[in-house]
Formats: sequence, structure tokens, C-alpha cells
Amino acid sequence: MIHLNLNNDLINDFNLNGFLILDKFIDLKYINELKNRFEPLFKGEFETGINPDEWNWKFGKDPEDVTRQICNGWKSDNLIKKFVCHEIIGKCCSVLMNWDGAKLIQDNLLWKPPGGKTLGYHQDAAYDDWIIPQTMVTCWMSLDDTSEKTGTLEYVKGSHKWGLQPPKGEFHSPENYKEQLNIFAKKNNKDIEIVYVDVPAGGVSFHHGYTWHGSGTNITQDHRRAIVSHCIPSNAKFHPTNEGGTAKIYKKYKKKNSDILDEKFFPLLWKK
Ligand SMILES: O=C(O)CCC(=O)C(=O)O
Repeated sequence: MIHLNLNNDLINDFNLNGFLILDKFIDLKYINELKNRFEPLFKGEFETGINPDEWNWKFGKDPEDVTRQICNGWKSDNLIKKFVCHEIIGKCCSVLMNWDGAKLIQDNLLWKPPGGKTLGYHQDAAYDDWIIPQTMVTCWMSLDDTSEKTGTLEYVKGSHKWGLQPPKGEFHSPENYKEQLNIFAKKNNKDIEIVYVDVPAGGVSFHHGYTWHGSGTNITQDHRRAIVSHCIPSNAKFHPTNEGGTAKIYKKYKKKNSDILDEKFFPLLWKK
């Protein structure tokens, strides 16, 4: 289903750049089956009967020219779950981040249609101040061939070494999707070197939770779809008081008098 053997060169690349881009990850025979799950899911046809945690674009109701997103589609669809919760993802994320294991904090289904608008530059870990330690690593799996023109994911090389800023600005469809990045870089005297994730369908990229990234408008006639696993260390705990970022959606899973991230809601993908 998924294949990757990390070696020291790949791990060194990740540590140097804050991301790792590879052409082969998902077995090509699954790509169409995965893509075929998108339309029913965005129409609200949930195989398991359970709604995802976020579902921000609905067929027939929302504008055509925006990037469509579902978060925690694994709860709603068994095929999506098999991929985003795959143990190889947990193992790769743990090895890259030097963790003992990895849990899924959240998945994404992202669908950028022809003309689909931007996603603003951000750092993923900025949204999870409600866990300790505040960190993350993301595995982004492409179901279509990508290029700068399709509004693919793009990274700022080395920006995982720039520290973590609280989330600012618009995430969905900002007019200038690099605005927050440019403000930060100017204020902190940073040089911006952008790398586009240019991979065939079935390719992957991993990025550090501090790496600045975003995506531009899809100016082609092709759809761009990706499934994404956002992972945290297997021993991460709920922060007792912080309520920023995505806490309003996910802190409801905190049990009274416990700081444990229950595997029922934050599946354990892999542990040493
Ligand atoms: O696919 C995109 O356009 C953005 C994805 C992203 O922000 C992420 O996976 O963290």
C-alpha cells in the first residue's frame, strides 16, 4: 500500500531543509480508489455514519473556486483511515523527528479544483498550543501529479529553524497568500527560498511542524487532491490551559481530570 525506507541521507535532508519530497510512496493501484472517495465525502456520504471533525466545503452550497477541506475523514471513511493511519507513516514521522512513536492529531483531505484559490502560508505546529510538547510533523500524500501551476504545496527552505509564531492572517483563500510569511521574514531579516512540491500521483512530502508552507491558485484545468496525516509524539499530552489554534475543535476530546490523548480520537500509528 505504502512503501518507504528512510536512510541517513533522507533524514539529513529533512533536518537540513525542514521537508523531504519523494516521488514514490502510495502504491499506484490505490490512487483512483482514493480519489473516488472525495466526491461522496464532500457530499456528506459518510460510510461509517460518523461526520468528520471539520467539513468546510459542501457540494452545491459553497463557491467552486476554493480549496475544499475535510479534517478527520478517517472517522468517516475506512479506506481513508487505512492510508492516513498507516503504521509506515507513524514510523517515518517518528524517525524523522527522533520520537519514540507517533499519534495522528488530525488528517486532511484537500481538493483544489481548476481555479481553486490559495491557502495562506503558516506553520502547522502553531495551531496545536493545546498539546505538550507543541510540535508536529506532516505527511502530505498527493493523489495527482503536481507542479507550481496546479497550486501545489510549497515550502520555505530551512524555515523550521526560525522558531514558532502564533497563527496569524487568513488560512483559506487569502488575496496574498505569502503576506504573513513576508511580514515575518522582513521583521526577522530572513531570506526566503521557496521549493514547490513537484511530484507524480502517489508521491509524498514530509514537513516539520515549524516549516513555513502554503499553496497558490490552481491555474490549470486539472484537479489537485491530497490526503494528509498530521502527527504528534506518541507521549504528547493535553495542555492544561492553552486554548489556541484548533483547540476549539479538538479539546472537546479531553477527559475530565486526565491529560491523555485517547487513542480512540488520536490513533496511535506506530511505537518503538
Ligand atoms: O495542500 C496544500 O495546499 C496545503 C497543505 C498543508 O498546508 C499541509 O498539509 O499542512
